Amino acid sequence: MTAATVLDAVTVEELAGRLDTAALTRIAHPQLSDDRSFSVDDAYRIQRALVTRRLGRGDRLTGIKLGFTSRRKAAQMGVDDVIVGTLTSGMMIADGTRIDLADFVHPRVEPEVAFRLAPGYDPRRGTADLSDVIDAVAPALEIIDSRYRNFRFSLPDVVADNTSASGFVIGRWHPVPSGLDNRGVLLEIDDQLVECGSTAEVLGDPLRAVPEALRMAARYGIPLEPGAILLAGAATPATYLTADTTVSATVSGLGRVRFNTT
Ligand code: OOG
Repeated sequence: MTAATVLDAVTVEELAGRLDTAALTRIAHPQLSDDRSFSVDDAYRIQRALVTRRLGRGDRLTGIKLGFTSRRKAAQMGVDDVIVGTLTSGMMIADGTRIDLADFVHPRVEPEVAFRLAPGYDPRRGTADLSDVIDAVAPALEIIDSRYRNFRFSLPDVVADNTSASGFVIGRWHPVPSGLDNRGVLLEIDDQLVECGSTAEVLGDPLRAVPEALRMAARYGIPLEPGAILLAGAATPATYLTADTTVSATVSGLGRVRFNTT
């Protein structure tokens, strides 16, 4: 429930610092809500302070991600609200490259679709015509890595922790086709099927994630420019990563995206 008191700015900074340290040291932190209750709005203030620290180390804003757009995913994590997180350049992993699991606390991966904001994107124009808003779609993999022990958190906790955002891989961009609402999605590890689903898992149609993401970004003051990436949310439950594997996501008609783990 929403806390009665609003966190003061010093506390917001202090809590962001704790999550930042957990990410940098790869040592999981107890849930912030163990010590105090705080509102979702305060959680977004902590998220912003956390992202500001990353930007101060040279990262650039590259886009946003939605979380809990899948009912199965929300049930897996025991929450039921859509959330928004911030993507920065340091989280980008080139398609087909290798990640070192030692850079994470306890990473999981999920298959997604990504959209790209069109060159003429203007937030004042609204989202009635999505062809003004996005110019491309791609298969994607998101690495989520909660900074909380045992990957357990309340809704304000996960929002404060930048919605577990820690890495993302974008496949080849395509013009946005019709019929995106029921494309098969495979998550494979070493060519073995781990999860499969449909893009319908994402709000019934991943295109619905676009206005939703823009609304959330405007509400919580996350700036977006043409070319920014929107990750629509997981199309299947997440799976833990292990070393020395090849992880891939395939979205029907959009192709495959992959990375290797060490
Ligand atoms: C929170 C992030 C959820 C999604 O696509 O639903 C998310 C988490 O599960 O750690 O990214």
